[in-house]
Amino acid sequence: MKASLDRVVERLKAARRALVIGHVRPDGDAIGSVAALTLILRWLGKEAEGCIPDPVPWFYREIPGTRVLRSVEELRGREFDTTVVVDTSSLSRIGTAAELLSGQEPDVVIDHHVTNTGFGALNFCDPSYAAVALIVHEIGKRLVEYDRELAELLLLGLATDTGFFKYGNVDAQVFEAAAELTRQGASIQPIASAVLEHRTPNTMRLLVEMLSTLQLEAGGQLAYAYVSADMLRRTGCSEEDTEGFVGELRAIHGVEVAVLFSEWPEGEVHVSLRSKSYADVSRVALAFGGGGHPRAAGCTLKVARLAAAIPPIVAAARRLLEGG
Ligand SMILES: [Mn+2]
Repeated sequence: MKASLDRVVERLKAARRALVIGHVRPDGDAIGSVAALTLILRWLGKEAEGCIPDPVPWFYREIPGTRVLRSVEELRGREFDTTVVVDTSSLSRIGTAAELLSGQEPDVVIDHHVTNTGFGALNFCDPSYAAVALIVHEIGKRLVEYDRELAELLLLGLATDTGFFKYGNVDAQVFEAAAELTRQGASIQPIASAVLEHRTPNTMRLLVEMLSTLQLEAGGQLAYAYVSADMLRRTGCSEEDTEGFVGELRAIHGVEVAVLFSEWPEGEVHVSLRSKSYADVSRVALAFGGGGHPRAAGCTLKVARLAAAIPPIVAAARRLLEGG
C-alpha cells in the first residue's frame, strides 16, 4: 500500500526488533542505505540488523559503517517484528533474504525506482529522490543526531547513485544534502577512493578484453560489449569485477545507450544498460523482466549461450533510440 513518509516514520518508531534488507548485486546506495537505517534504528534503542543478500564487494568494506551488514546465513532463524526493504523495485530483487521475512511481504518499503511494483504493507517510493540514501537522510535527521560514520554511509549512497555528482538526477537538493552530511563529518575523498579507484591488475586485463569486443551501432549512438565466463576465468576475475565497465562504454563520445553483457554463472547473462542524456533504458530492462532507472537499468536472461542474449537486447535498444 502506498504510504507517506510520516506514516513510514511512525511505523519505524513502533518497531522493537527490526531487519533492514537491500537488493542482490548491491550498489553503494543499497549498502549505504541499509547500514545507515540500521544504525538509526539502533540509536533509537531498537534491536536492528542490516542484511545484504549477496556478498558486499570488498572495496565497500573500507567504509567503516559497512561492518554492521550481515549475510542471510548470519541472520537465519532470527525473529523480527519489522522488516524494511530499501532501494529495491520488486520483491524478487531481495533474493534469498525473502526467507527472513515473517510474512509474505515486508512491513515497509523505501525506494526511488520508477519501476517499483508497489509491494510491501507500507510502500514509500518517490523517484524524485536521486538516491534512497536521501530518503533515509530525510528520516534520520528527524530522529537522531548523526556521527561521522552515519553521515559517511549516507554520502556513500548519495555519491554512488549520482555518479559522484555528475548524472542528470543531480539537483540542488543533492548538493544541499551533501553539504549537510559533510558538515556532520563525512568526507567524500575516502568514499571516492574506495569506490572509484580500486581496480586490480587483473580487472584492468579484463577491461582490455571487454573493450576488444566493443561494437557500435545506430550511427555510433549505441555501444555494446561483453564479458564471457571464459574471459573471467582467464583473467582470474569474478563477475563483481565488471562493476563500472558499462560506464566506460557510455564514456565514448556520441554514445547515448551503452550495454554490457556479462555471462556469470554459465547459463545466465546479466545485462547492464546505461544512457547518457535522454533514452529511458528502464523500458528495455522491464521488457526483459528486469528494472531500474531511466539512465541505469538491468535485467538477467537465462540462455544457453552468451551470443543468444545479444541480438534481442541490441534490437530493443535500437528501437528505443529510434523512438519506438
Ligand atoms: Mn538507489
